Amino acid sequence: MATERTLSIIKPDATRRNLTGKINAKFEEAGLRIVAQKRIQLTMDQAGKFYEVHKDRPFYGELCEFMASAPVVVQVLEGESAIAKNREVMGATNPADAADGTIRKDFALSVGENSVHGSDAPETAAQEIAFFFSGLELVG
Ligand code: YYY
Ligand code: MG
Repeated sequence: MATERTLSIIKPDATRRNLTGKINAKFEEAGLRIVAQKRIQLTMDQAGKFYEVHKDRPFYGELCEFMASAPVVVQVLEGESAIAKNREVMGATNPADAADGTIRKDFALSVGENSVHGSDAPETAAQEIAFFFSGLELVG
Protein backbone atom coordinates (compact mmCIF):
# COMPACT_ATOMS: atom_id res chain seq x y z
CA MET A 1 0.00 0.00 0.00
CA ALA A 2 1.32 3.39 -0.93
CA THR A 3 0.21 7.00 -0.89
CA GLU A 4 -1.00 7.92 -4.36
CA ARG A 5 -2.47 10.89 -6.16
CA THR A 6 -5.32 10.76 -8.65
CA LEU A 7 -7.09 13.27 -10.88
CA SER A 8 -10.76 13.88 -10.19
CA ILE A 9 -13.24 16.04 -12.09
CA ILE A 10 -16.62 17.16 -10.76
CA LYS A 11 -18.55 17.28 -14.04
CA PRO A 12 -21.01 19.89 -15.39
CA ASP A 13 -24.18 18.04 -14.32
CA ALA A 14 -22.94 18.24 -10.72
CA THR A 15 -21.62 21.83 -10.72
CA ARG A 16 -24.94 22.96 -12.29
CA ARG A 17 -26.81 21.37 -9.39
CA ASN A 18 -24.48 22.92 -6.77
CA LEU A 19 -23.19 19.52 -5.59
CA THR A 20 -19.46 20.30 -5.27
CA GLY A 21 -19.51 20.37 -1.46
CA LYS A 22 -21.55 17.17 -1.10
CA ILE A 23 -19.21 15.33 -3.48
CA ASN A 24 -16.11 16.66 -1.72
CA ALA A 25 -17.55 15.47 1.61
CA LYS A 26 -17.70 11.91 0.23
CA PHE A 27 -14.03 12.09 -0.80
CA GLU A 28 -12.98 13.42 2.60
CA GLU A 29 -15.10 10.86 4.50
CA ALA A 30 -13.28 8.14 2.54
CA GLY A 31 -9.91 9.51 3.69
CA LEU A 32 -9.00 11.20 0.39
CA ARG A 33 -7.33 14.61 0.81
CA ILE A 34 -8.05 17.35 -1.75
CA VAL A 35 -4.50 18.63 -2.33
CA ALA A 36 -5.32 20.83 -5.34
CA GLN A 37 -8.58 22.13 -6.73
CA LYS A 38 -9.81 24.69 -9.27
CA ARG A 39 -13.04 25.53 -11.06
CA ILE A 40 -12.59 26.01 -14.81
CA GLN A 41 -14.63 26.01 -18.01
CA LEU A 42 -13.23 23.60 -20.60
CA THR A 43 -13.27 24.45 -24.30
CA MET A 44 -14.38 21.73 -26.76
CA ASP A 45 -10.74 21.42 -27.81
CA GLN A 46 -9.54 20.85 -24.23
CA ALA A 47 -12.35 18.36 -23.52
CA GLY A 48 -11.47 16.54 -26.73
CA LYS A 49 -7.79 16.29 -25.77
CA PHE A 50 -8.58 15.11 -22.23
CA TYR A 51 -10.86 12.32 -23.51
CA GLU A 52 -8.78 11.53 -26.63
CA VAL A 53 -8.55 7.87 -25.54
CA HIS A 54 -12.29 7.59 -26.34
CA LYS A 55 -12.12 9.39 -29.71
CA ASP A 56 -13.38 6.39 -31.72
CA ARG A 57 -16.27 5.59 -29.37
CA PRO A 58 -19.81 6.56 -30.46
CA PHE A 59 -20.36 8.77 -27.41
CA TYR A 60 -17.17 10.88 -27.87
CA GLY A 61 -18.82 13.94 -29.47
CA GLU A 62 -21.60 14.10 -26.92
CA LEU A 63 -19.13 13.53 -24.06
CA CYS A 64 -16.94 16.47 -25.19
CA GLU A 65 -19.95 18.77 -25.64
CA PHE A 66 -21.19 17.85 -22.18
CA MET A 67 -17.78 18.43 -20.56
CA ALA A 68 -17.59 21.91 -22.17
CA SER A 69 -21.21 22.82 -21.36
CA ALA A 70 -20.64 24.32 -17.88
CA PRO A 71 -17.80 24.76 -15.37
CA VAL A 72 -16.03 21.73 -13.93
CA VAL A 73 -14.00 21.40 -10.73
CA VAL A 74 -10.69 19.67 -11.39
CA GLN A 75 -8.89 18.35 -8.35
CA VAL A 76 -6.05 16.15 -7.14
CA LEU A 77 -6.95 13.63 -4.45
CA GLU A 78 -4.26 12.05 -2.30
CA GLY A 79 -4.31 9.06 0.01
CA GLU A 80 -3.57 5.36 0.48
CA SER A 81 -4.41 3.63 -2.81
CA ALA A 82 -6.11 6.85 -3.89
CA ILE A 83 -6.75 5.71 -7.46
CA ALA A 84 -8.73 2.60 -6.50
CA LYS A 85 -10.31 4.25 -3.47
CA ASN A 86 -11.60 7.13 -5.59
CA ARG A 87 -13.04 4.70 -8.16
CA GLU A 88 -14.81 2.92 -5.29
CA VAL A 89 -16.29 6.16 -3.92
CA MET A 90 -17.36 7.19 -7.46
CA GLY A 91 -19.20 3.94 -8.21
CA ALA A 92 -19.80 2.25 -11.58
CA THR A 93 -19.79 4.34 -14.79
CA ASN A 94 -23.52 3.67 -15.27
CA PRO A 95 -25.39 4.88 -12.18
CA ALA A 96 -27.87 2.02 -12.65
CA ASP A 97 -25.00 -0.35 -11.74
CA ALA A 98 -23.47 1.80 -8.98
CA ALA A 99 -23.43 0.58 -5.36
CA ASP A 100 -25.41 2.30 -2.62
CA GLY A 101 -23.69 5.32 -1.08
CA THR A 102 -21.44 5.98 -4.09
CA ILE A 103 -21.35 9.40 -5.75
CA ARG A 104 -22.79 8.10 -9.01
CA LYS A 105 -25.59 6.19 -7.25
CA ASP A 106 -26.57 9.26 -5.24
CA PHE A 107 -26.06 12.01 -7.82
CA ALA A 108 -25.51 10.86 -11.44
CA LEU A 109 -28.28 11.55 -13.96
CA SER A 110 -27.26 8.99 -16.63
CA VAL A 111 -24.25 7.06 -17.95
CA GLY A 112 -23.19 10.21 -19.83
CA GLU A 113 -23.97 12.79 -17.14
CA ASN A 114 -22.40 10.82 -14.33
CA SER A 115 -21.12 13.61 -12.06
CA VAL A 116 -17.45 12.64 -11.66
CA HIS A 117 -14.32 11.51 -13.48
CA GLY A 118 -11.49 9.62 -11.79
CA SER A 119 -8.19 8.35 -13.22
CA ASP A 120 -8.07 4.58 -13.75
CA ALA A 121 -4.35 3.71 -13.28
CA PRO A 122 -1.05 5.22 -12.05
CA GLU A 123 0.08 6.15 -15.59
CA THR A 124 -3.19 7.89 -16.50
CA ALA A 125 -3.29 9.61 -13.09
CA ALA A 126 0.16 11.12 -13.70
CA GLN A 127 -0.79 12.23 -17.23
CA GLU A 128 -4.15 13.66 -16.18
CA ILE A 129 -2.73 15.56 -13.18
CA ALA A 130 -0.09 17.12 -15.46
CA PHE A 131 -2.82 18.03 -17.98
CA PHE A 132 -4.46 20.38 -15.44
CA PHE A 133 -1.89 21.27 -12.74
CA SER A 134 1.69 22.49 -12.49
CA GLY A 135 3.94 21.21 -9.69
CA LEU A 136 3.57 24.57 -7.94
CA GLU A 137 -0.17 24.02 -7.53
CA LEU A 138 0.21 20.70 -5.70
CA VAL A 139 0.49 21.41 -2.01
CA GLY A 140 0.09 18.06 -0.24
O1 YYY B 1 -13.84 5.89 -16.21
P1 YYY B 1 -15.33 6.11 -16.29
O2 YYY B 1 -15.72 7.56 -16.30
O3 YYY B 1 -16.09 5.32 -15.25
O4 YYY B 1 -15.84 5.49 -17.69
P2 YYY B 1 -15.11 5.39 -19.12
O5 YYY B 1 -15.45 4.05 -19.70
O6 YYY B 1 -13.67 5.77 -19.03
O7 YYY B 1 -15.90 6.48 -19.99
C1 YYY B 1 -15.62 7.86 -19.86
C2 YYY B 1 -16.91 8.62 -19.86
O8 YYY B 1 -17.57 8.46 -21.13
C3 YYY B 1 -17.96 8.16 -18.84
O9 YYY B 1 -17.73 8.67 -17.55
C4 YYY B 1 -19.22 8.70 -19.45
C5 YYY B 1 -18.97 8.53 -20.95
N1 YYY B 1 -19.62 7.30 -21.46
C6 YYY B 1 -20.83 7.41 -22.12
O10 YYY B 1 -21.35 8.52 -22.29
N2 YYY B 1 -21.46 6.27 -22.57
C7 YYY B 1 -20.90 5.07 -22.40
N3 YYY B 1 -21.53 3.98 -22.85
C8 YYY B 1 -19.66 4.95 -21.73
C9 YYY B 1 -19.04 6.09 -21.27
MG1 MG C 1 -12.32 6.27 -17.54
